[in-house]
Amino acid sequence: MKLFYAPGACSLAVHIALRELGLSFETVKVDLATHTTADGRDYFDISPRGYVPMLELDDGSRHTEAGALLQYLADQGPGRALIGEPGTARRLSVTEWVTFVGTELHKTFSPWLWHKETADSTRQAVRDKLATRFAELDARLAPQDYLAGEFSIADVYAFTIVNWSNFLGISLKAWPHLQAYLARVAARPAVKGALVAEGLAT
Ligand SMILES: N[C@@H](CCC(=O)N[C@@H](CS)C(=O)NCC(=O)O)C(=O)O
Repeated sequence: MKLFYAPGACSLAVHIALRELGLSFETVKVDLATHTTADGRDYFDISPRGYVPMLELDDGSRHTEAGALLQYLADQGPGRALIGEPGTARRLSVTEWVTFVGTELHKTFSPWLWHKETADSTRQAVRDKLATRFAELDARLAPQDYLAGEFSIADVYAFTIVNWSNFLGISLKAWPHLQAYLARVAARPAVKGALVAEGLAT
């Protein structure tokens, strides 16, 4: 498999999942400012939307959407430990939180807080919305270590997106359980490995 990624972008979640699952893969770095790959190709020729993550399977087919890619990969892990068997409460809980991260967190942060041209009033509205979602996560994580009970792909995705707060100067002090959760996930060897490989940690 080949993962097209940009350092620290939402593609980090897929990168972490590949490592958590011990799957064999290679990476292609994409510069999202110029939409060119590290080997000089126009990324729009590879991915018409110009988005990462994109996963190229061994049969040459190319696939997008972080939430779908995470579920595809987790289905290949032993005992489907990171997602649960189809039709179980565990599976519902994991996919529920993956969808929550994708629709309520990922697409609230992005593109608004990453684009310099976003108006201050919009920026504030986005931060206010995120604050309510962070409060919900904080309450969820007060009695338990992970979003869906045991560690899952929902945590990989949530870590990747909530961690953007640190790059964007959004303080998480008001949500200590969420802060502790980020540190807990960051301490996992697969997460550390992905951060180092993407040049985000040493
Ligand atoms: N719906 C896509 C969105 C992916 C996405 O927003 N990717 C961002 C990085 S986190 C991107 O590649 N942006 C490049 C651009 O806007 O040109 C998904 O969930 O995977």
